[in-house]
Amino acid sequence: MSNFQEKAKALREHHLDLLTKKNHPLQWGNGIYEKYTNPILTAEHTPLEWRYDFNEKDNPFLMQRIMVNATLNAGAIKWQDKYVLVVRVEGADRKSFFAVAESPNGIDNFRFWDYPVTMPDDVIPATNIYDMRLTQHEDGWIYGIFCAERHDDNAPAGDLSAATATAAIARTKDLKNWQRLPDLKTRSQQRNVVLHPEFVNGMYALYTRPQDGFIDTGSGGGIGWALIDDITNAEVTEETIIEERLYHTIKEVKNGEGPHPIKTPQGWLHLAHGVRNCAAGLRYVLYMYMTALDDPTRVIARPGGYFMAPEGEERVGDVSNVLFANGWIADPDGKVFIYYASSDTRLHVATSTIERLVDYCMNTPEDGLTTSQSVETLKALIDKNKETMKTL
Ligand code: M1P
Repeated sequence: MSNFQEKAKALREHHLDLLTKKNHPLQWGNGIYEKYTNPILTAEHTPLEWRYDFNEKDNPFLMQRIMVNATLNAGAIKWQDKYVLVVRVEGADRKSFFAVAESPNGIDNFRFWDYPVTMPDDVIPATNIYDMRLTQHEDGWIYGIFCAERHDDNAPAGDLSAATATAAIARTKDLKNWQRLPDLKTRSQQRNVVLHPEFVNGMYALYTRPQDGFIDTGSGGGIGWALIDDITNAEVTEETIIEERLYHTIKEVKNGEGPHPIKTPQGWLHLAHGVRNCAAGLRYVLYMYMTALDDPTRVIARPGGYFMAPEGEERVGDVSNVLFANGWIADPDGKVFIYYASSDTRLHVATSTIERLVDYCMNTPEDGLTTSQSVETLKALIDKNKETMKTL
């Protein structure tokens, strides 16, 4: 065996060790969900064939020819009995693309399919696409709504950072062949747009996130709701904010819907992200809320504060202090797999159950919006526990 072949063999063995590493729940969490020991997907998990040229003559030093920077913000779906993610993979060239990875158990052994997704372009091609929300709609299609980013040609000459965000729409029956539909037409820019899984009043329903600029939501912030009659030519004519930003909360600067909500007997269970500013920059955390079954725009539970925040190594990465989730899977037995990315760098899983998440939403006190209210809420729990102790 040549030196090259030996190096290639060792590389493949090392990669297989990483792909087959078992994941274990971490102990002593908050009881609401379990986080796990290892990230489920990192740049190192991407196939070696994407990164190396294994032809000895062309790549005698066995160097990476195409480097991958990160694996993050994945849409999720249970598909043919597998836990399937449409992952945002970002190359060293900063371009994101979608790639499908699947696992037999949802917590480890994720493998990417051989090729990344070939996503057809809209009439005006995008420079970058990312953050797909998957919805298996009752119309029979699987939809992927994602952000299409283009240079803002109205920006002053020389401003090469100015960009626009638009919600792009595609649909598929097999996660391999994608049909691109026209981008969503709206008055403002949009990111974090999500398709509700059911028709509402016979129409498609979207969670939106109107924003004045590419980064700044400005006056348009909050999670919006819009009904669309034709998804093949989707246009927002009326948009209502159903989940607002609020001063001195975890969603003060901006928020955005995560994956589409899960239907439970008690209401629609929502996962979202909230953003606040601080000296270290923007801090992204995950939070939950619930809406009514008979009116998905009516919020019925608002647990205060964050549901999940970056901890330990999750806090560090390309964009530090960020958790972001746009995919989760609810199994028929009630187990929920939450796929979240940390610091725009790697993907993790946390598990819970519908029962526990509904309990969390219904019984976590709301944010009282002032220190004195938070202290009163805390004292009420302490009093209750003192009473409980007397009965023991
Ligand atoms: O960098 C953190 C996140 O920033 C954006 O989210 P939002 O539109 O809410 O600000 C997105 O670019 C997202 O991909 C990224 O993880």
